[in-house]
Amino acid sequence: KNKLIFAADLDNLDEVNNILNQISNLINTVKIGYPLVLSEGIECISKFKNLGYNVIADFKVADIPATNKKICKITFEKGADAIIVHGFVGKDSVKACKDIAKKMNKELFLVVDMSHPGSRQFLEKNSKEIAKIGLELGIKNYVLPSTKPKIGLEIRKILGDEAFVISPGIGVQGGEIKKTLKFADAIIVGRSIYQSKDPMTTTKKLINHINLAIS
Ligand code: BMP
Repeated sequence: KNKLIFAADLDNLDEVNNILNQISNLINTVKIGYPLVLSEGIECISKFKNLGYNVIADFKVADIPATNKKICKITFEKGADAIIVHGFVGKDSVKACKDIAKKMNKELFLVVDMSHPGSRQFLEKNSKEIAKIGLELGIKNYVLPSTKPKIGLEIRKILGDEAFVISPGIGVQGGEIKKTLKFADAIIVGRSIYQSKDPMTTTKKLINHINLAIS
């Protein structure tokens, strides 16, 4: 159940709730980000928490340490279980997030590389360094792109078996479940589910694929 994370990137809470109603017994973790929060407000987090979901706040935090700390603290106070942060800003910025997450008993996911073609320009070239920052800081959770299965495997080797890796890019962006689950513990899917004519059937199919891939 928790190998599939739903990315609720709609800008309308009613539409998200409509999808969630159809897939509520199939998923237990929702990733929300700027599209939903900037349209409907940060209270979305507590609304999903009240419905019983784990909430990952995908705010891709990438600022100076002092500001990062504030962003993480407020996000956790609003009820998020986890926050996604960028590593390219450097170790001190990541450490600020890690420290507050630890203090508040919350989770942090570090973005090591991304799934879009433009990530090759800067991020991909530094992904191993970013993974090392994560290891040095004792970070357990990471985001790796399903569109780059070869790099995914390489970075997973650096991170080790203890790491928990989530991976977006399945479906619309071209990533494949089977290849992704060779380096990732869970996949993130947005559009393939919420743009589907039948979100429930689509989600069931995704879960079948996941189960086949790990069996
Ligand atoms: P979709 O399944 O619609 O492609 O959505 C993927 C989700 O994962 C989006 O919320 C996107 O912002 C996020 N994401 C990504 O696609 N690639 C990354 O490298 C990192 C992400 O967080």
